Amino acid sequence: TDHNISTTPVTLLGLGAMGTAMARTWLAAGYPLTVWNRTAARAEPLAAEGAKVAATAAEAVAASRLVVVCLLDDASVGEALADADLAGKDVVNLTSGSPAQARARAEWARERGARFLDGGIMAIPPMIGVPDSGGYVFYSGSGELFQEHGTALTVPTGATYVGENPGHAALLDVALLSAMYGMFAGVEHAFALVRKEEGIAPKEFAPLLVGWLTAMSGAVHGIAEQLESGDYTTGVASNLAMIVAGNPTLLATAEEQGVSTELLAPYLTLMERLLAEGHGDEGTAGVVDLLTR
Ligand code: FVH
Repeated sequence: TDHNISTTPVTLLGLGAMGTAMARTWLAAGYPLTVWNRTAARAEPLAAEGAKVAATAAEAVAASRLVVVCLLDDASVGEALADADLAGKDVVNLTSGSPAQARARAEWARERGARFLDGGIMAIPPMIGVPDSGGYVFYSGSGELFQEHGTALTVPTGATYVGENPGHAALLDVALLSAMYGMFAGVEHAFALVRKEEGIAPKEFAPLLVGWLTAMSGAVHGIAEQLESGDYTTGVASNLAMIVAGNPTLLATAEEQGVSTELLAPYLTLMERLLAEGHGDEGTAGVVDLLTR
């Protein structure tokens, strides 16, 4: 870990919404911070707050051993760092990308003489620098880099190191985001069902939805246990035969309420396929097999 936080210089490339929020936390904690942004005007407020502004990305990289990159996408990382000398640098890439992009970027950094850590940010800008926000970053790649710069890296938000494979942070990030989108899809379908109904206002409905989703979240552990044991009947309280028998009610209710089933129908179809393949006494974990076949 850093021996003296006030003397660990940090370079940050990218002053979008996320980069700017992170930059402010390092400045507030007393870290010497060098910043660079393609559109120079975005660096002006930070200069007034104490950041050193580099004219080019290469100049910013030269200023610190620890180089944090938070740009739009993987292509912008390659573009921004094309002329930078990365030899001896510790590059931490917080730019969203796929696992394969993270692994390729790790190799790219290694060939240029840098240690590399990829990060998947599980936070939105208002959560940065707020200790109880629940935000954190998954890190994977060089464990030595993480150990050495752990103190600096946990200034903006919490950190969870998930191993040497540089693709794992991105994979976990995308897996959690995908689960979130599935949840939002269900939530939005539910709001659509009640939307036109007299006497069920969205704000009255919201706490019911939150309570139900919270109660059902325990199912995640049950599915994990079934996937590990291979026995998809373990602890099943509601089997697939019963669940699928309810599908026509879900579809009829959507039709009665004038709601499109385009979010819900694909999941119901997968459960019906599973039932047709003879898994009526199991829960829904077999959907994972259908998706990965
Ligand atoms: N904001 C969020 O809620 C999410 C939360 C989870 C993590 N994401 C990822 O974080 C990366 C940065 O996101 P951001 O919110 O800072 O994004 P923007 O505000 O759109 O800023 C983008 C910055 O990237 C620069 N940039 C774009 N293309 C290039 C390029 N070819 N060369 C150099 N820089 C480039 C852009 O510069 P400029 O437009 O100001 O000149 C901004 O600094 C991102 O991967 C999210 O997925 C955020």
